Amino acid sequence: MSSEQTFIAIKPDGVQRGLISPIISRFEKKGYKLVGIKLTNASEELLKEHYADLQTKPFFPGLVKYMLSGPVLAMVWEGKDVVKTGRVLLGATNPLAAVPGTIRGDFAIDVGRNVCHGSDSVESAKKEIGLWFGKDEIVSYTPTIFKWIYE
Ligand code: D4T
Repeated sequence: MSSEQTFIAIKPDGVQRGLISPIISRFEKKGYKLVGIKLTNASEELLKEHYADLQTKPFFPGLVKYMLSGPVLAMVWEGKDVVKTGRVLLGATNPLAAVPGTIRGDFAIDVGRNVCHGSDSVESAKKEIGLWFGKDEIVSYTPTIFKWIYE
């Protein structure tokens, strides 16, 4: 069993479009463990920090505006190789390039409305989890089904 964690967020379009349950369902069905979840209106300050690496990009102001346009479902998922595999479940950043069967491949069209976010490395996952969650908001437990998921 691995304690690797990733930050997954359902963006305002995903929340508004009623995609919370299908997105959560894919992570649950895969076998990953939900250890943190909250519906939150992110502050501009938090979003600018979250997307700090992209601040020089031309789409940055629009990205922040979009992320401020409604609540975000922030989550922490845990399990073996969850950072990399979480990105596979989400699909390519540009939904038109995302293969069917992935979340963005099935549910989105425009890159600026790509319904979800997933950390791109273990290091950025740690940073993002620390930004979006307090330590007391992450729970620790062992699902009883784990012996049927991990060998
Ligand atoms: P997120 O962070 O949403 O999981 O996206 P990625 O990690 O897959 O991709 P990213 O950091 O390059 O982009 C972050 C965010 O910016 C939006 N975006 C991106 C955009 O609006 N226009 C663009 O041209 C690009 C490249 C979408 C995701």
